[in-house]
Amino acid sequence: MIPRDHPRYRSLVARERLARCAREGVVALEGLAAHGRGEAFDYLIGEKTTRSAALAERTAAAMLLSARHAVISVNGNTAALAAAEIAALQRASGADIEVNLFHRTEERMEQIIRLLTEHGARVLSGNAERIVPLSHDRALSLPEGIGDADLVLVPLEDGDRCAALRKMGKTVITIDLNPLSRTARTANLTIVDEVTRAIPAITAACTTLEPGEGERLIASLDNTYLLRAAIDEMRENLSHALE
Ligand code: PTJ
Repeated sequence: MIPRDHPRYRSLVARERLARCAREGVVALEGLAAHGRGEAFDYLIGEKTTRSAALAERTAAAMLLSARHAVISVNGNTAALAAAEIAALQRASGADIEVNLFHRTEERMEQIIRLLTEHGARVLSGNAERIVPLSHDRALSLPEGIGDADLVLVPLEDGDRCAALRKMGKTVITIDLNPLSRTARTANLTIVDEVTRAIPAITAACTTLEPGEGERLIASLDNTYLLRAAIDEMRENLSHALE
């Protein structure tokens, strides 16, 4: 039992949940290492949503709402950390949800679909085909889901798949605490924020965008600026770290 007054309560609860989900098979063991990398970058941004991340989150909401067919691609870590938040984003944005795994087994696919469904999400399922140009199983997608999407939101993604989705002409939004990752640099829009903060912020923005704001945000999207701003925030935090 983690005491509520522990200064690192949130982080310890997230770790405990990931460890439990790893024991159950929802999270791949490799996902624990990926989370540790994310935590390190979260320290550097001060474990809060930065100004540039908030801008990216509003822009993501505008893009999701104006897409012809938006799909949220969910992996094990995202499902373990943010199943209810994903379901709420689906309600606010009207996006479809599809599970796509790096470490794919039919059993994990079913477990993750079940977890998301239990939290109120409607998850696409059916016969996946090798749609995305990758030799790996992440190519497996639903023709009526990611296959048809013009926009895909891929939290905690791997760079190869992000590049392959872009090669197919899709717009890719990612959530990645590491602004230097290949995914962060390949996506059309990168949100450098922790997934459990980022997704509720996108959901909130879906209902609070002012008339005309979405068009303005999309027209002024500059991902290199957003990545530089995230790195600047980290540098700034580091320079005050020991004060
Ligand atoms: O469930 P599976 O089989 O699909 O596997 C999922 C993982 C995460 C193991 C797989 O996609 C993977 O290996 O991802 P990468 O290439 O390690 O990329 C994950 C990225 O997400 C890294 O850049 C991390 O810094 C970042 N990250 C990790 N945890 C979080 C995060 N970003 C935001 N919020 C987090 N909680």
